[in-house]
Amino acid sequence: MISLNETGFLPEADKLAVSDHDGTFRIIDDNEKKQVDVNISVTEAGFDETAGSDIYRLDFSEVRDPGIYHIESADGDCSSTFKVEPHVYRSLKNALLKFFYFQRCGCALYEKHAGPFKRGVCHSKTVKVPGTDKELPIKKGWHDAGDYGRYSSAGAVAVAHMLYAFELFPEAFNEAVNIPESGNGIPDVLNECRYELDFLSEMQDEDGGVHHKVTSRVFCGFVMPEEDTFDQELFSVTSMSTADFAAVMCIASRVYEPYDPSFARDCLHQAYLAGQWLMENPENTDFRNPEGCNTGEYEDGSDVDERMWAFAELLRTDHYIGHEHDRSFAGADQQVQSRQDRYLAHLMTEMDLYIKDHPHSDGRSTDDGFGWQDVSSLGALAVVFDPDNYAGEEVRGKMLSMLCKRADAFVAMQDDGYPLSMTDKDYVWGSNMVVANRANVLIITSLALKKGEEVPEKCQRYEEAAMNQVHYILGMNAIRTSYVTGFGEHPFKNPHNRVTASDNIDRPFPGMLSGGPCKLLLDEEIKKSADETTPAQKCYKDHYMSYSTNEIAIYWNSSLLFSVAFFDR
Ligand code: G3I
Ligand code: 9MR
Ligand code: ZN
Repeated sequence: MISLNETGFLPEADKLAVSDHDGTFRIIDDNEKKQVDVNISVTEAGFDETAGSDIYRLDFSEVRDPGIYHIESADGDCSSTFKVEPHVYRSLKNALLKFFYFQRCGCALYEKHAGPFKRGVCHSKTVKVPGTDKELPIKKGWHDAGDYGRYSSAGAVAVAHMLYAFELFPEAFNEAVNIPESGNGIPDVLNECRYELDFLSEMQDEDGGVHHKVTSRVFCGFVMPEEDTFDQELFSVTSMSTADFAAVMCIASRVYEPYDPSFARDCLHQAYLAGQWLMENPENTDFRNPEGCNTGEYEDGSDVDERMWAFAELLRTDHYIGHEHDRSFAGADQQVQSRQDRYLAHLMTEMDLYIKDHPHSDGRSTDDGFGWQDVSSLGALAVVFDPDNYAGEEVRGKMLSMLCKRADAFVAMQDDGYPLSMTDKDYVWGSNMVVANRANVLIITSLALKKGEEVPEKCQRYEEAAMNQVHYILGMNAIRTSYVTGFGEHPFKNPHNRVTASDNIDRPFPGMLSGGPCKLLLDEEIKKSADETTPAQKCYKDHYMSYSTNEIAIYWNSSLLFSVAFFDR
């Protein structure tokens, strides 16, 4: 089998495919119907236990002319076709963003924007506050995944991925994606994220604390969202959600400032309140489902990384905007300095704790620091890309060194077998997010070093390694599957998504990223076709009931969007 990125390659980029057998290979131009006169170099890369086969890497970087091609081996094996094109990832990028529109809760999706995937208004009743007789209107936000819950940390992390991508490479977000707000003068990535930010705002109490989630008590059946009649409940406040909220509201206040200054100011005010709450509530209020509740838990044994991120963002943003706006909410001018000193002190405490608890923060664990459970790389990003470096050289140095250690470890993982930064134990629930998160850590580390005096070859290696991660997701894997609906010759088709399973349309909407292979075999469907001896990359089933291998989720899509937008910029 020859597997490769079925969406294609940028003309000037390195081009890799993977074969499970040796041989001689040639490139066929599918338009000209003839062999292309270029050299394919074949490197033996050893046995890869995650794939359960020998690996040969085919380098065909010499193919640079735009066109449609495939690879053939002398013994008759054929790859999928692929394109070489300057904007080969553009429609993929836009579909990954458009996905969030399809996850919108509390509004109708009209044909104009949703085509055949139009649907009615869902979850518009008020939300019950357990233990009281209160009911709150908690509107908007995205359905988390294949279920209809709305979870604050999951949403905050997804928005952060997108806003950071926009902040770091805004040129990647020029196209409109046909959502109701398109054409209002604001980039669609910000229009879409606003829909979630408005929801997150409603999750905050007056004292600054942020509730963990709004869901029904138990998961509803496989019905369309507008047919889900279960009551929605508001669950308790957690330090994790409050910290994630503080961080994302800071980013939002910077990013929306040129478009909507009064919204930006509200975001900063809410971030400030969340920061106050965090300082007054130093304990980790880890979430556990109450008796009888089975919806998503998003439990987290440590909130150190979340607090680190929150204080990094508060410190950076308080300075950034504080000088230009009415700061009456935050106290008089003379209080500003002492507030910022406190943010810095908290940032340093949490950072040192994090580093002490993670002596091997180098990617040999699943700690990429870019996901819902560990946000340490997002904290590092906040510090390292602060143009004013308010955290100071010492903190910046430690944060950059953490990113570099991770990036170096991810590069080293690509030395043999698959050119992929994944080890056997990394195939957890949502492994495709691990793949994409590692790409993103490589990308931000490269960008951070490019700003300094550091050698550019190193950055190039990081970016190539990041690209290989994207190749894997788009088809260069042991089961030759493209993990994004609608893209490539072999896209997965049956996500664990209540909408897709009940909309009576014979295909899924495009742009959904599957969770991907999960060695832990956590649902009945995957257990029917895999066991402990199955190689990790093959612990996957394109079946709508395999939620541990084939669900979709907002922070998986946003993570892939980050790297795809980077390569399309
Ligand atoms: O972090 C540990 C790591 O230290 C350990 O070595 C490794 C090996 O077991 O596991 C890691 O924990 C995993 C954790 O995700 C973090 O990656 C757990 O095994 C794994 O079971 C857990 O899966 C989570 C799943 O919910 C079950 O809790 C997924 O990340 C998370 O994306 C998923 O989220 C669900 C929501 O609850 C409900 N909505 C759908 C959504 C997507 O499936
Ligand atoms: O659909 C649910 C999915 O979103 C979750 O990630 C998953 C794990 O929490 O659970 C799914 O719901 C299943 C439930 O946990 C057990 N009964 C079957 C449900 C799928 O229909
Ligand atoms: Zn809804």
